[in-house]
Amino acid sequence: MNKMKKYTSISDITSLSTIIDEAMYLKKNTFAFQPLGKNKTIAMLFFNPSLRTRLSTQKAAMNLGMQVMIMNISNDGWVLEFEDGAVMKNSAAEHVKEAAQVISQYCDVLAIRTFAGLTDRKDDYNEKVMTAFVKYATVPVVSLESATGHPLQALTDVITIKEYQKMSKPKIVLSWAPHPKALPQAVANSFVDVMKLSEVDFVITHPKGYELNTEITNGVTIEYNQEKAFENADFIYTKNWSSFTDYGKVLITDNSWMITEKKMQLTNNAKFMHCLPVRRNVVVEDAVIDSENSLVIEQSNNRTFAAQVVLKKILES
Ligand code: AN0
Ligand code: CP
Repeated sequence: MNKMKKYTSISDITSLSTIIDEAMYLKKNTFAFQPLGKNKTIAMLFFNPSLRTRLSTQKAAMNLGMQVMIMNISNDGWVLEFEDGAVMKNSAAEHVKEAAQVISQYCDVLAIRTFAGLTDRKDDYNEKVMTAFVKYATVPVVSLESATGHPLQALTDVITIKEYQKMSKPKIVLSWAPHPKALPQAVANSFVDVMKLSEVDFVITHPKGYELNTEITNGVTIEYNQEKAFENADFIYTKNWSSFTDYGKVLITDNSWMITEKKMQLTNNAKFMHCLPVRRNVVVEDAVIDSENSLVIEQSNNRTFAAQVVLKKILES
């Protein structure tokens, strides 16, 4: 059996096709593994807000018979220090070194949400917070979105594509769309990771200046003309991200890259996907998100089974 010792990246999956099939099985047989989680506890720490990740992961754990502890750590916990050797005279009251070991004694799986700061690219791409928890925790760590990745979302997305794809090699377009606030690259990065492992015709489209980390997009087709990219697409996966090169900056705010009904007409009757939360009529027109081709609600349903298959693999390891 494929072991899973942590889940902080798509690269922690040994066989993507097997895990997708297993998630589909869990969707039909939701309570089949209840005994697996008996007397096991997951602790979920949130440094940032969440709706879907929090509730779907809690539900996944409950479906497996686990106990769940949730803490909004940035509001309710002590401010944490992450620097080795720090002289802790400032706001941080506790070092991650103790915190991670302490929490590990209370749980069997430790799940963490920690967004990119979007000011220091090195800190973010070194995954300062997640790496420290992985280093000091003595139980398996699961990412609920970290600075540079959202692997539970990306697993959800390939499960959803598998469910809805009509042909063996669909054309999938990851399209940047506008947003008033600076957002992380995490969702896009993990989506690229998972597309690279899939039998798909994959294209990324974004304005100049929004190139993702080339270590991640290496080998992937980039098309700067959004309308051209949309031609013959079977799935339009939309996400905003802030600039990687001009790190954390919002370079464009006009609506020229918004996903509209008119642009969707260029596609092969494509399905519309977005991880949510989404700003209506900024990222996507009402007419698209409310159309029959919109998969956003189905995607959020699949969050449960993506989390459940990951927790199952970890409990079995
Ligand atoms: C976050 C992001 O873009 O990473 C979370 C998405 C799941 N989005 C917002 O903060 C709006
Ligand atoms: N898609 C997603 O992760 O949503 P939340 O931020 O609400 O958890």
